[in-house]
Amino acid sequence: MMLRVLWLFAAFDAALLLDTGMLFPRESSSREVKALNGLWAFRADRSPNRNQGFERAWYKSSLAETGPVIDMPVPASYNDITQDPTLRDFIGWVWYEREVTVPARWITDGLRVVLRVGSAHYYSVVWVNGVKVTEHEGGHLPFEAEIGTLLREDPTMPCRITIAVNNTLTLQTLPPGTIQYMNDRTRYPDGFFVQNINFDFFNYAGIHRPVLLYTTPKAYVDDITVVTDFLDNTGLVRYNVSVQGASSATVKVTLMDKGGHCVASSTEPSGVLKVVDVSLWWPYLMHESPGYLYSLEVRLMAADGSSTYEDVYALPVGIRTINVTSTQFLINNKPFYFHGVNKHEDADIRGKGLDWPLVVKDFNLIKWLGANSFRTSHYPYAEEILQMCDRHGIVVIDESPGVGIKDIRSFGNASLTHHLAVMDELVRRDKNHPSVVMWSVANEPAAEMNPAEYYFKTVITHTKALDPTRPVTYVTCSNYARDKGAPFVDVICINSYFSWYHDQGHLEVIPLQLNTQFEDWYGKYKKPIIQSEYGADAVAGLHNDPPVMFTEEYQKEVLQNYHSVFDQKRKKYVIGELIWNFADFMTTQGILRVVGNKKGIFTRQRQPKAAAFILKERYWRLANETGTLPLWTKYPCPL
Ligand code: GCB
Repeated sequence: MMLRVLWLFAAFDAALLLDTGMLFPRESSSREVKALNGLWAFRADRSPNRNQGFERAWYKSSLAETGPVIDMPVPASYNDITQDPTLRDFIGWVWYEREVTVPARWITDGLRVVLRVGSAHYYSVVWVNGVKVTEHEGGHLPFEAEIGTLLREDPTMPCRITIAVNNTLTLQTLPPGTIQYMNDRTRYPDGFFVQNINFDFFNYAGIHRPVLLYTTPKAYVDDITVVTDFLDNTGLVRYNVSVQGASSATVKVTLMDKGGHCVASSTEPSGVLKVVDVSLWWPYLMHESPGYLYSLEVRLMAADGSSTYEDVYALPVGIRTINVTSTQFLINNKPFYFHGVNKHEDADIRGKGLDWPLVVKDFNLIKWLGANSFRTSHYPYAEEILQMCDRHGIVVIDESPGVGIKDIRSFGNASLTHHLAVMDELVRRDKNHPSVVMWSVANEPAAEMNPAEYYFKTVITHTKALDPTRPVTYVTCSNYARDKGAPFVDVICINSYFSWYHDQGHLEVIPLQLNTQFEDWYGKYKKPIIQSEYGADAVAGLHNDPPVMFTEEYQKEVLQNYHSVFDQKRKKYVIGELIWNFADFMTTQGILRVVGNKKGIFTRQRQPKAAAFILKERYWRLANETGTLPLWTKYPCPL
């Protein structure tokens, strides 16, 4: 009953067919952006059914008028901001509110004012001045609403933005979860319930990414899709511009190089631009100038009666190709070996909130390590992070939030429909990033269950239809003989934890077991393989020689045992290795976790453990063998 109430407001129709674009808001001569980051008023709805906010319409007046509020930073998870354990572990609706002064010049007839939330976990409802403007299901992708029309109704009103966010996970959400009520009154108080999840990271919640207001003219560039190729020295940029708000418009597209010189242009809304003497987009450590980006400037001119509109949007474009053979992953027709990491959006205090110092520090660590890639385990990361990847040449496996699909009821129609919608949103958001080279539709689902076959066939086919230019994978840990999803993927991604979750303490079994794993999978599917996770927990500062579990020595030796096999197989069909994990991260409490998962090669505060130095030595050696180091680096120590 409680669950129904908790979820009542989340069971709205999800927009399945995406008929609008989701371009990242950028300033231009026709567009302004105003960030609403900072302190918002905040209240968790602690009423027994968590529904008082809706019953008493908290969105109708200022939040401070309907009860006590606290300061809450945006972007940030709310969980670790206070000393209150009940807020850390809160399940249900929380309410955010902020009043904004909108420049008077924005409230004119010819402009759209768009409110955009980078992400809020998990279900959100948004009001402006008490009027509902949008709602969104899903914790890791942006959503927006045009609010200019509403603001124009009474330009004297301030703009009060209220956002209610619910972190409840159900069998149909991505990731899935269940609410369990404890009805034994001798053991649990009245109304006691817990959220069960099947994934290994803390279910941080709140407004995790920037909230922005931005303007566009009434007629505007709604979406741009770019697909690139090259022939000898000529780059090819196939593009398509979609326009909203005008029945007829003229479009001019200009491709500019890094120096701002025009290298190609057209006056068609779609077509192919030819770039002579192309500078290709290359991954970090594969070329001396990685991450080369052109800028595609789209200029739209439209007329409507006596009004004319001009809109300008500039999209960064990297020209590169991706191809997969039965043994290789090719970027620009050259074999690419993934030597990288799995990450989490996770840090002290801010939880999953976007934090620039952390983002930049992580990129510096990735480059220090000699890593050329990461997987966005286990959900889409902030767009700002992907933009950094484009610029620095860090290759990305872009993963959906399909993690922990373990219950057979999560393979049903409602889940599948939602999974397809999430893939729509993910591809719509990330399709133009040159750094994104593969889609991962899920992590470690119960792939042995019968419905998994239809489920993954459908999700993978759908994703390929959305984007025929990139390979698709899902990440498996199950026994190859029982796996129902692998036949549909382009690249096999396998997670394994030999001498950790079994054969504890027996480091000597790793080479044999890993060799068997690779031979079995390749033998069966004849597809290239990425070791998408491997590793061991190490509590920083814990030592023992000979190694025992949880010490830095043990973590180091697990890695070295894996590496010996990678070195044999990477000459054949193994195309990558991604350590689990880049940094320690928070999880739910349990007997297998010591204040979180400690498989990081860096601590949660980004200090290296012994394993980081092993990996650094290895990655720079691999880069030296397989790539071209940037001029400023000198093996083995780049900095
Ligand atoms: C896995 C999961 C990852 C966990 C990791 C572990 O296979 O994909 O989410 O954190 O193992 O440390 O157990």
